[in-house]
Amino acid sequence: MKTFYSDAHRKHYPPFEVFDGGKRVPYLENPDRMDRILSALNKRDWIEFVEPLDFGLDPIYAVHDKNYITFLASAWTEWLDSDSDAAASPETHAFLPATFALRRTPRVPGTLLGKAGYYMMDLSACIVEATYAAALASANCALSAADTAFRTQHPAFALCRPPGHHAGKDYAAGYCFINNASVAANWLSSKGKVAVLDIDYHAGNGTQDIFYERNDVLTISIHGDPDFEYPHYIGFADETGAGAGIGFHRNFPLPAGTDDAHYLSALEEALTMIKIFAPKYLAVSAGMDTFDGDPLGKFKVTRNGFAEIGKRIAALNLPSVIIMEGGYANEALGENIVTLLEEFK
Ligand code: OKP
Ligand code: ZN
Repeated sequence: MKTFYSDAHRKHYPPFEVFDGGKRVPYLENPDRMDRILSALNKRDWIEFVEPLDFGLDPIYAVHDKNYITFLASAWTEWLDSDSDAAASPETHAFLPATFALRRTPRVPGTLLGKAGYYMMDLSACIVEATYAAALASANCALSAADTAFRTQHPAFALCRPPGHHAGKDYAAGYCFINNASVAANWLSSKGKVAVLDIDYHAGNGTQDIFYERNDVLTISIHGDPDFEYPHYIGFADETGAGAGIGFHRNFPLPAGTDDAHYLSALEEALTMIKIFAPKYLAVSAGMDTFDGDPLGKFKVTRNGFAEIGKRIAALNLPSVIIMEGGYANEALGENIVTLLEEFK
């Protein structure tokens, strides 16, 4: 299986994130995650590593607001220009706002910090020097995998870091800056209908936002109920699309403690929807944080569960792009994603 990976993620390693209660904690979405996955993949002879191609900015502007991407591109250097503490020791700093655009007023602020509060949803998508380059390389991994699925009609794996599914049309959130799965799905949508299945533990709010009014891309997310879980404001069962997109989005909010059996019954419903939609391509937002014991999750999916989840998705028999999202139980992460991928080979 072709696996698209770039080392450009490595230097995107903010010195902290701000967790619940304002606590500064080590950045959980860290390069060690990739190292664990790489070492598991390296043990499999059916994995072929490929450098991503550069698709340029057009496929990114096709799903994201251009001014948001421009903000991402220059935020770090503008921050260093305006903050002498950050300029004196950039490696101990990360760029985050301390204010947020209440109810998202339509006026985009003119200042850097104003823009940050407008274009960032929370305190976990920290920007450092290497963030923009890493986000672009990550999106290019997804696009390259989509291109492979299109040309070969076989599954391809995009080993994306940073992840993407929380990034909306014009905002960063939850470790995500560019919505890799959406960029890939939108690129594929010019070749035929696409279904996006998000199996990350957290609601794919960004993907939902991007395709909410479209009927040529079916988006489905299975996740911890936002009644108790991040991202808190989106991902509820009654959100099913708008305008032409009504009926083309579906959320499966599940309770804490969801085990393999309960997870698989929601997955069956999702797969039935996909079969009825009859897409030409499938994009899977593959987060492994549903795993029992994940530090950010409250589900109890097991390694055998991932095998069964993979088997059932692969049985759709669609040319598929599998896109890495979250998963923070680093010791188990490599074998977990390989267990899923194995079913597609
Ligand atoms: C990213 B992905 C926890 C604070 C929220 C952000 C979580 C982002 C998850 N109470 N931190 O979907 O794996
Ligand atoms: Zn997640």
